[in-house]
Amino acid sequence: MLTPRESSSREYLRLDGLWRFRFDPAGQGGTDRWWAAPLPGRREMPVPASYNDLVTDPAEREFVGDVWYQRDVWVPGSWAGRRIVLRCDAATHHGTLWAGDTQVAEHAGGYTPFEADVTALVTFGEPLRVTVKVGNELTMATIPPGTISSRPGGHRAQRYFHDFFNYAGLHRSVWLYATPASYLDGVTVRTDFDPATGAGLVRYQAEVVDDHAGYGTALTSAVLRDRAGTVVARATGPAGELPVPDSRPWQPADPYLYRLELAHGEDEYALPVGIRTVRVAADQLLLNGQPVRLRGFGMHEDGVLRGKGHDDARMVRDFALLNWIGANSFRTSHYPYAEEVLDYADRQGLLVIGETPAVGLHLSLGHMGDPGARTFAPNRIGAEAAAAHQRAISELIARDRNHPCVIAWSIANEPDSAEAASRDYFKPLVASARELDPTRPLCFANVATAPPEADVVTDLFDLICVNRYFGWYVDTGDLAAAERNLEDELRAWARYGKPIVVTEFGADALAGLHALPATIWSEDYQVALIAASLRVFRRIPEVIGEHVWNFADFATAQAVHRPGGNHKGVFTRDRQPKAAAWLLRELWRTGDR
Ligand code: GCB
Repeated sequence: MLTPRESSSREYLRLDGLWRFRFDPAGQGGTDRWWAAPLPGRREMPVPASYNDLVTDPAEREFVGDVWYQRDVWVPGSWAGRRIVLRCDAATHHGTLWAGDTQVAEHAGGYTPFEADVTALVTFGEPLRVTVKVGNELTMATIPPGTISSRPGGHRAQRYFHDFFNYAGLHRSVWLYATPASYLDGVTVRTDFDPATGAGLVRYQAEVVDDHAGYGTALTSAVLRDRAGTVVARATGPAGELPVPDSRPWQPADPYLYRLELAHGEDEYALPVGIRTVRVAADQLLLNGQPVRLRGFGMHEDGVLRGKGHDDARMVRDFALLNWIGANSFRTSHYPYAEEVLDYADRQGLLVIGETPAVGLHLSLGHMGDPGARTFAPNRIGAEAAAAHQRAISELIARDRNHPCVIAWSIANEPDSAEAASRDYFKPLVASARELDPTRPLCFANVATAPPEADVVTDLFDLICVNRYFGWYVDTGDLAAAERNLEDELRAWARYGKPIVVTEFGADALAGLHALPATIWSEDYQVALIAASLRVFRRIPEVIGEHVWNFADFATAQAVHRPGGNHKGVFTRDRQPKAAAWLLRELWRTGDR
């Protein structure tokens, strides 16, 4: 599957805007064939957006079940004779797609795309009715997991084990696009760079679908151009090597992108390519052979009104703030972000740890879990969840493998990696991730309940990523103890001899709340905790990355300790700085590391 892009042979319609919309609390849509006629009622919903914060009825905001989106689209007459594809970038968490009266696709997993060839279902001169049923239920068979219970009064309640609101809907664009009948269906790009000579190499492997007998693979060709448009290398065949003797490597300070133009018969598809290498050597992370230190954040796709709906305006503001504060990296906590974000990170030179939606695989954790509950067991996180997790890993890698910005894959956030059974659960997932992408380091974000003496999976991974809340959930209000205990634990992790990224640390701060001396929930305490943590990181050479939790305040499930959401943002939810943002800017921009 290729990201929709225009070319001389490809066109698309982005079906953003208002769609007809209906909640389906009784599950009537299937029996009454809601796809077969215009959805009744006058309700409409914007795409892309979560629907949750656009309604006024609490039962609708917290609704558990299916909703339906529908609109008509006129397919351009000029598309006659071409292959026409309907694509959904994200239906969170389960999508079923109809073109006219025909169901064309079904997909589990809320943050990766799915599509279907609808050529035969298009009648030129008549509108095509597009219907999407979106389900938001989380169960022990989904990633992320959850449980559903019935409440008095008949409504259903969703419980989940992660700390962000279960936003739902069509969170990214829906597309209709046209390609020639024989077409390029996928491409894998891998690059090499020799820092000693400057020599670069681009390897590509294209997948083609050819419906003309004898319209052979020799018709595939590749051209690599530099930014000025000059051809720097050419090859023919569906797979090949494009050497660039004097290459300009992709790096945060100079995110230089070449352009790889692929052609197969009449089809043309071009994508940006950054020449770079990333690898772990002993306790360092090397980008183009040079040690790199990560400064940045765990983030969320989250904002007022739109919830998790992709928003170019929010993205541009977020990247402006990342630049302002001196960050060079972020983790797509806790799910794959919109492809627009990765495209933009490629161009802006941000380093990205791409994460799957496997968050909450820890059924006894903190306020969200049940004390003592086992996680990795049949009827809990068992074979079905593992299969969903495996699909989530392969869909993430398939979608994002060609982005130079992606420097590592995080296959889970805070699983119960102290439980003995977690090792058998993770081993095959790690093996398959390595097979799908042998070029990038693998990691997962380790939870506080699995310190080095208890964790049973870290040796399977390349980077050690730890989320720690000394001074907040433990040593609350006692920063002297927090600083000592954080240092002790990180020194214990350092014995692995691998690079350590602290992928989460931080404190909630209510914007405008001040306290001297600093006490919890104040901006001053957030400043002091971050400052103490950074002091510790600078004393431990193996710590090569610091990602503050979180970039901005974000919505969570309602809970007494979450006043209007999680306030660990260094920026407010409307993207204005708290005091800690000024501290980080001071430390990160003066390049003290
Ligand atoms: C964590 C989680 C993150 C939470 C954060 C918190 O460890 O990975 O999703 O939001 O802690 O603030 O509790």
